[in-house]
Amino acid sequence: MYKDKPHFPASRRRGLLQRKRVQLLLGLVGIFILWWTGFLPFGSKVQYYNPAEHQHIFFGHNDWSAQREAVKEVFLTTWEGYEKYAWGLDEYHPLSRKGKNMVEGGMGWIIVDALDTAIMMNLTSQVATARAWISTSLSYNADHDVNTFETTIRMLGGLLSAYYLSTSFPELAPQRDDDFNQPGEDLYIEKATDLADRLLGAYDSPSGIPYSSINLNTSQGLINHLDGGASSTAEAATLQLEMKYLSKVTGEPVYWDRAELVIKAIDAQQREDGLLPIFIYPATGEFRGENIRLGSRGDSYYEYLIKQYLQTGGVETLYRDMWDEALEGVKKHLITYSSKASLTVLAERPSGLGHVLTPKMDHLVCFMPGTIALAVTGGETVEKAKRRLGTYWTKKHDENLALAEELMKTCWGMYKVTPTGLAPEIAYFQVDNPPRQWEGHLDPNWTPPVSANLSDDVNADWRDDYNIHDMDGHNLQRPETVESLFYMWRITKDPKYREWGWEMFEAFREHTKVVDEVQGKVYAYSSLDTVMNNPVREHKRRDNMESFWMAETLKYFYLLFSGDDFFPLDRVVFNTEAHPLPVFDIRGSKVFKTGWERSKRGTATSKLSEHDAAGDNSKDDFVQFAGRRIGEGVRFDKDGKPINTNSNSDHDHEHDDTIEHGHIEESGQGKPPTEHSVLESAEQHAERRKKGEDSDEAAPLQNSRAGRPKPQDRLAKEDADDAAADDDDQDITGRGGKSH
Ligand code: DMJ
Repeated sequence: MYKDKPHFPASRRRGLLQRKRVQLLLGLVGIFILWWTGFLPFGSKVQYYNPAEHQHIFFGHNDWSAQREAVKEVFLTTWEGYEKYAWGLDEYHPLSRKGKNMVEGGMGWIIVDALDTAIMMNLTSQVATARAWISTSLSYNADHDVNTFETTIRMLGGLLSAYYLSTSFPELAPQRDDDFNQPGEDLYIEKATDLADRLLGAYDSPSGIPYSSINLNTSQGLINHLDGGASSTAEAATLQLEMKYLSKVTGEPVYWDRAELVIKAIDAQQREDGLLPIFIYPATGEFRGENIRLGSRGDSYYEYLIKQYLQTGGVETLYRDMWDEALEGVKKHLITYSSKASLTVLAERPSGLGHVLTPKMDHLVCFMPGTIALAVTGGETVEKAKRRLGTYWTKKHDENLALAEELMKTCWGMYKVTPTGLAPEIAYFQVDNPPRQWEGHLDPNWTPPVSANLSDDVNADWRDDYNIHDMDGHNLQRPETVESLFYMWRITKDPKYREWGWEMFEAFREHTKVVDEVQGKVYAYSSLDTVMNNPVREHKRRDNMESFWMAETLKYFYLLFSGDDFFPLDRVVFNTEAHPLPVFDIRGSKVFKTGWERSKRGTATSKLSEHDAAGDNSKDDFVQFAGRRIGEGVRFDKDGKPINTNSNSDHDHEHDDTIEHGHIEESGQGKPPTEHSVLESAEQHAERRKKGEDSDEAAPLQNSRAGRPKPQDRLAKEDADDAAADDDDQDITGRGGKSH
């Protein structure tokens, strides 16, 4: 008898045993299924995004109108939910179906930010409701601090683009201004001018670098109560497109002048290879620390260099030079390659150039592929730009385009690598030791590594190159990757960018949706705590929807699936919050021209080499004036002298990633649900009051509005000044409407 297989005679007992075994087996299978689908607390960690679910027969078709409509539907659902539960309020908490104001009376945060998307989608009645709210309920009198940058890019940018669209594209969501009780055609520009007048106070610093906050009621700029009083570099240097366009429209150069001086002050620092540390002191215009990155606090400075050049019709070449210099700096110092798949990574140098490289990319960095491509062709298709440039199309154009394509793939991989198909806030990368770097500046024959396609295989090597930390797995429905896909599609015409975009859109629509349990209907879309669980369970959602979901993310999806003649990229520039502004020509203008020249190169030693020579990179972090440490509680008079030295060393650190400073959230740990702390918290406010920082004596600035005409007077004056402004009225979009 074959003994390895014990044989037992049949019996009733055995039948019972067999039934129990089957039950046990079924139970185990059930538990396994629950574990696999993540329904158990110790659920499977091996979850993969399933590409098979995202194959579509229309890939390969040219008609993307159904996808465009699908985006519009999601926008409408979002809008209607917000209208029902939180209309007029600055924050929207979709899970609790509530909203909240950031200042008394509100700032129109969501309405103003989303308005131009509604116009572009031709949502006439929604636009009418928003317009009525802006006309009757929006004012900027609240006696509270707001973030200078956020208020500029979202509110001023939103009002300006609403003005541009409503005057230049009257067929989009047409409004009847001449009806009795209607707000009138100047509504948006009046509000914009009122807001910008108040924002001007932020620029009243000794260096011209704006303070990070502003009290809109008093127009007093307020020094950052964190980060040693420094402003974020990106925040200080991402205000120009809006202020320059407002100058163009109103004929008042003051906005233009103040905003462009920021870039002059930055250029005067002569930083090595055009790469800037992420903090800058309004008191002196000097940088704080050496942390260099194109993610949070660094990003949009670079974006606005090239966009300023494009906005004024390619006349202001110094911005193009600064962009070119910075891009070469990026290649030389920040580009590295992942170990297995040679993915191109735009890394960070937290201790400065020449120091350790951190292979980390914030999702925010993903604006770069699109912006690089935009800089290569000026918004035209590659084909058209090549035709136009002829022999002036160089190897450098190809090199930069290839860099954009590779970075685009890395950003797409951030989505594709997770179980939900949505990107985390931050990804780290496996790189060699020492990391491979760009060598094009050393060897003209060197060619950068090219990565293979990101295969759908769940065991593919490229997946091992991504490393997502637990605390970085959240998703705020950010726009940067779809923004870049939009530019890449328009510029290269490679349909894969639309296909990736559709997969990404489906992932957003599926995983960020909020469903009314009773009606079984989707009524909102929210941020997520983690993209690493599929399905996303309720407690993994965040009770918040950022305003850029409607202002940017959905707008870029809509544009990605629209035709090329819908907001052509050589006719408009999108501000960093996706608000389109027209390109205008300043050639021949006496009023609008670059009011500064670049400082002579090579005369200043870079901070880095000074530090290196001294062999110490840490101590100088807080030095603005020789021998003086600047910390929390320090304020300055108009000559840059500190007038309150209540230092609180708690905040004397270079940077705390767990604190929400402004527009950026860097780590999921201990974060409030909203991203845009345009405001200091009640506790911070009370704390500052206790320290006497809110008293008049401590205020660093005078009301900068004094002595300037009110917006209404300005508009009246505009008529009178028409002749003077005439030579500046060449809106090269040529779409008619009110001349500006
Ligand atoms: C937006 O407010 C802007 O795009 C800004 O430049 C960066 N952060 C958010 C979106 O992520």
